[in-house]
Amino acid sequence: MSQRVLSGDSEYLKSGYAKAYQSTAGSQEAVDAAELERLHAALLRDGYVILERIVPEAQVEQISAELRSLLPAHCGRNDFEGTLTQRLYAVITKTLACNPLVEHPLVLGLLDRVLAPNYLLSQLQVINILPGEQAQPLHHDDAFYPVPRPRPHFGAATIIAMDDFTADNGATVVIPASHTWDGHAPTPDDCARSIPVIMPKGSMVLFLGTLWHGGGANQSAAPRRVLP
Ligand SMILES: O=C(O)CCC(=O)C(=O)O
Repeated sequence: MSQRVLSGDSEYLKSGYAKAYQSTAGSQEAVDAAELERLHAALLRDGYVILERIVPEAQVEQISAELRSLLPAHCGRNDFEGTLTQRLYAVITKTLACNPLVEHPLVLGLLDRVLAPNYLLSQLQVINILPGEQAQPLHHDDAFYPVPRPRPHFGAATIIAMDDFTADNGATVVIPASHTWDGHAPTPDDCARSIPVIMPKGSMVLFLGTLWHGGGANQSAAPRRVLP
């Protein structure tokens, strides 16, 4: 008996059978195609791209006010979560305030180009790095898939600065182009090439799941909040 084989452009892969949560891709306001192409090329080249001030200041303030009351008083349980870092998980179940950020047209436009159709949001959290926190260990987000590198990314992440990211307040640190690496962990020379993502609040860094990165050390006197 001949066995039927699922083809790459099957309905299953294109639309998803469950249809419980329809993709919203394509229903957002149009974004400039040339701008999207420029950002996409930078993302593939560097493994990350910065979208400056994509959230208007008034919206940042409104979301910040909403999130402030939800942040837990306690800090993380280990040095990955950060023992001087507050994390609020499953934000999507606790407030609707951040939904417009998740479905931002530029973000979906880029994700549509780097992920398979019907990609899912796996998490939305707030990370508040308090003064005195040390740098988070560098990592790449899709490391839990035990598939040898170099390989394509299995996901992508966004980090939205709810406070200005400066050189010393815990701005996310990235190693440019490390998404193309084989399976080696960053050497001291690699670490020396890491850079903080300096950007004003309301900006976003979007990166591939294979890019080495981490939260920076907060040597300032003020907390650093993000929405990843
Ligand atoms: O807070 C940051 O800047 C990065 C956090 C991060 O990469 C993580 O917790 O996985």
